[in-house]
Amino acid sequence: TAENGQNAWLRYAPLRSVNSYNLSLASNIIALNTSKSSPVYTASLELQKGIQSIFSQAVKESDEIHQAASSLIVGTVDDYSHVYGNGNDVPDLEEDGFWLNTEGETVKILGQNERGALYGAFEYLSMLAQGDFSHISSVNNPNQPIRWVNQWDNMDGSIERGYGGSSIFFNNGGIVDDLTRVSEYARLLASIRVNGIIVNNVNANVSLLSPQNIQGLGRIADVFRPYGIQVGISLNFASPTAIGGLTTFDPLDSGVISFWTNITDQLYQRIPDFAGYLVKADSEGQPGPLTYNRTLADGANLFAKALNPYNGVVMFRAFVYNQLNESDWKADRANAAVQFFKPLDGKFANNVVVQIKYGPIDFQVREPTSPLFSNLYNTNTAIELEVTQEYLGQQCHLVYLAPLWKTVLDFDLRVGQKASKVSDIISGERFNRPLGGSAAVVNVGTNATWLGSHMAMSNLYAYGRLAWDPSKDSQNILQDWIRLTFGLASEVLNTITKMSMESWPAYEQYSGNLGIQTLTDITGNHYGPNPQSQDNNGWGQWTRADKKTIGMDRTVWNGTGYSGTYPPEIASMYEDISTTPDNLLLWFHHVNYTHILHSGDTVIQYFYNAHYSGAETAQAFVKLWESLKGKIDAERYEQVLYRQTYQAGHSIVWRDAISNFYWNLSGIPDEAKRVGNH
Ligand code: GCW
Repeated sequence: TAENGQNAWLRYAPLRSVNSYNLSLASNIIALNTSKSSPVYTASLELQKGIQSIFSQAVKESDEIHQAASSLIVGTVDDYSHVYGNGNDVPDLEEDGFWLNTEGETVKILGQNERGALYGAFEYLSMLAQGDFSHISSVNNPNQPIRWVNQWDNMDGSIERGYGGSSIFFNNGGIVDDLTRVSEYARLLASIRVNGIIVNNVNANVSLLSPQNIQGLGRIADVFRPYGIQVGISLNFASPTAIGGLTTFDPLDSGVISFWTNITDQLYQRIPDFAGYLVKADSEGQPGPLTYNRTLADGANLFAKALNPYNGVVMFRAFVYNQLNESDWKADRANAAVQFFKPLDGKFANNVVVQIKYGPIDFQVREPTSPLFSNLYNTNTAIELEVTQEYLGQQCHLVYLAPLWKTVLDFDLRVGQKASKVSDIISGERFNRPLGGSAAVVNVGTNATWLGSHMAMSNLYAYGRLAWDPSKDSQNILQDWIRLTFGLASEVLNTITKMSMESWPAYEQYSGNLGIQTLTDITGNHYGPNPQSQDNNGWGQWTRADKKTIGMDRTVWNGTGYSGTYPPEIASMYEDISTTPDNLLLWFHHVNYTHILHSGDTVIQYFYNAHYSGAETAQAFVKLWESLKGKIDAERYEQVLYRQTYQAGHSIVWRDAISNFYWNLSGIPDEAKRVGNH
């Protein structure tokens, strides 16, 4: 039924052979806060619902706080100490952290704050649903304070780069009346420990700030609050002129300052725990401070000041670049973020976080880690990821993204010749920053599967898990998701693991290998092969492919200088073709098609081989999936089969389009005689 899609990994499917585990479940729940908007209360409802569903056993809510034996206690550490007087046996926790103790007869789920308690409840249920009844005492703290999602929803109900139906938040310029889906989304997000959401598109519509829509946002925030999730919005920088009756949106103008102070006050009046703003300024046609010769920091600080009295945060996007001319060999969009932001390091207010896409261009199938992470030491930073598969098959292709994200999160930038993993930079640890974290563009919609495909939900699940703990292994995360989503059978686990773990490498092979980027149509919908669209335009996602050569020369000695924007150890690795990894060769170097890779193949032969093997892998997914017939409910089985069959065919379209394009361009035959006429 549609509920399988809707509940995603929170299905709490019945465990059949539960008696054999000789499990003694708690018979009642003691919730230390029972007010309806409290995440602790949500936790107690979720525990009742989950245990009922997994074990067909009722657990009743109890206020007999002193009959704690055979109970489940859920609440904050403070409330626990207050009620039971023995908070001393609870380990120290950080903000949002929790302690889960299942060692004794009483199960204790205690959060540092209320949302932490809810996270603990979800963790306990996740264990039970996976058949894990071990007795543990486990302390869980987040790696980073900001764990947000972004939705690119428009006020008319459409979603930019959304592939799962229309908006669950907006229609016809206002907020939808029925927010049931929103609370279901909140539940999923809380279970993966997401603590904030930006509900509207970064290309923001000014009408969201009307008094009526602010009331509507208040209703949305009321729905998220019991799940411990704070709501924020994207802003249009030109709002003061568009709706404020002013003649300027100069960030230093006193009228503009009071306009934003006033808007901010109105928001906090309705939403006291409002999260803050996300701002895309001076990018892709969006207005910004540069219009008035003010800096991007002036722009960010304008909002920071208005939010500061309320502890709100400004997420200011680093995705700022200009159109460029390809005839200039040194022009490089990949340099833009460092050029714009490095000179501003230290100029941003303390409640500003610069939100940086994982790579310097735009969510490509492979990019080097954005060098901006290694150029800001006195600025809070966050990484921006995309769960929505914009360039990566738009949910019609299975692409499990955690391994891609890990290439960036685990990347050691060697700032000052010291260990400087991206995950330690965004957490605030490396440069001792008070704030930082992660944001993912998710773009769920009204589709019963949320994202448009059941399999794509592994990416949302993995995002939350990695934002909490980036050191987690992609495959372990995936397997939790599989068990929770599709059940515990080992064939199911093994098959979906294999498909998912092979999916990103396969997509890279047939869509754009060796660091050439996703060779999709870049001017339009970013879907399907279109290698010729990369060049001869101002977008700067160039391949510089001609009859003999291909790739962007980003070296310092002969190219755009991009490699020099990394710290010395990394810069010298990329500067030198012999130490550049094959998978980024064409990102950093302009070479002949006959250039020999470390792997021993020529560039062109690698292209041919990779496109064939990637497409072959995608075709094998169909057979693999078919082996699960009868082991997964028919509805989801058929829906996934449909998508995999499509992907198998479309991977051949990709393979042939790209292979033929470079064969036509270079005239170099495929050694295996698959490409072209023979
Ligand atoms: O990649 C581009 C997308 C735009 C998006 C922009 C951004 C919201 O194609 O649709 O705009 O990135 O991240 O701002």
